[in-house]
Amino acid sequence: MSEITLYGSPLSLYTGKARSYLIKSRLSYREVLPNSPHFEEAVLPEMGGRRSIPTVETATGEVIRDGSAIIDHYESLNDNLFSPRTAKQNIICKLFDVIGMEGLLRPAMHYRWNFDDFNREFIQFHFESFVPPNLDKQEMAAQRMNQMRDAGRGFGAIPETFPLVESLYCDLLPKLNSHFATHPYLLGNRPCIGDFGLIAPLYGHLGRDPKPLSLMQSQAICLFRWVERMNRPEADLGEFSDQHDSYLDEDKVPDTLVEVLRHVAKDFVPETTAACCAINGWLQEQEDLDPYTPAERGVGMCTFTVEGQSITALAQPYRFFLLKRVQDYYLSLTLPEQADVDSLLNACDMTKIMQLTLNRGIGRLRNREVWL
Ligand SMILES: N[C@@H](CCC(=O)N[C@@H](CS)C(=O)NCC(=O)O)C(=O)O
Repeated sequence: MSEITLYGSPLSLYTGKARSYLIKSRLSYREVLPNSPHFEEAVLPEMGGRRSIPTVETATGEVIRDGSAIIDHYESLNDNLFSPRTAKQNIICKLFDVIGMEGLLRPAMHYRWNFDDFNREFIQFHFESFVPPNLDKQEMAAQRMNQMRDAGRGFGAIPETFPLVESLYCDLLPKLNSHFATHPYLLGNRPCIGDFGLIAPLYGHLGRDPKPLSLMQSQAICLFRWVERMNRPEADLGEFSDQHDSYLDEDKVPDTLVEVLRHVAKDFVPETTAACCAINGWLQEQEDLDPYTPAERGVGMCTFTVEGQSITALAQPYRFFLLKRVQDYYLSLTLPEQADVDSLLNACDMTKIMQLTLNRGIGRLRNREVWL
């Protein structure tokens, strides 16, 4: 085996993160759907009992399930090429990774599943393409689509919350657009791990499904260009005068990004607070949760309020698996660096997320996130 095989799909949210990383790293890979006999026989048994994409088979035949684990693997071989070395930029980079993976699921699911007139045929085509030959494509696709529609509700996108989900997203678009009008990537002229996290919802769903794609193309041209740029190996800096391939000097975090984070904080902070409380409550009730027990995708629901609207959503341990990277990095900083980060997070209305920790750690064992 000489190249990487990426098991994924163009419409998959999480595949977008790993794909973009492989492209930007100029790693040679081929992307295939997870529906071949080889996948079932050789790859699936190595995935720790969870069938999810993205999963890769490395050039040496190792199977890695989970987008963050895939990136960790190649980043460690790559001298952490896509992690800024300075305090504020590194915190912001890691924070955008959490936001991308967990913080935009409501708009991503809403704009896919609640606009049938625009999206239905497009989505159905892709769900049918997952089904191996000789099986009933229509029926199996319909079953899977129903499950995913339900998952969208589970993330809190229900009729009562649609107006809020839409207004938050429609206000986010111009803020992201202003940022990408002046900077090609989040932190300058080079993508960081945060860009790879953020591309997950903004490519497979929000930058590709017909309804949200039309919104992005008509209302946020520079954001759309970033989505394209994230899927190209070259830096693709055409419209910018500065062509250097580097992060901004002097640990600068642009005001445009602070504005984006202040907006994201409106639901990211209350949701993270409520999820933390729900998961810690659940942990307390588990009398015999042995170390290395798999951490399931959700451990119950949590309820929080955003702009007067109550939202109930799945409480997901994975959010805290990634958030801990932000918190651990903060603890590794010097006191003056921590002070700089404190003022930055304060300006972003994100201070609180540094205190939100679970009572049990989460690690990885044999391709699963596990309770430590
Ligand atoms: N934490 C995983 C999540 C992967 C994930 O949930 N992928 C979706 C497709 S976008 C999937 O395979 N869902 C099927 C399932 O979880 O059963 C990652 O970041 O790779």
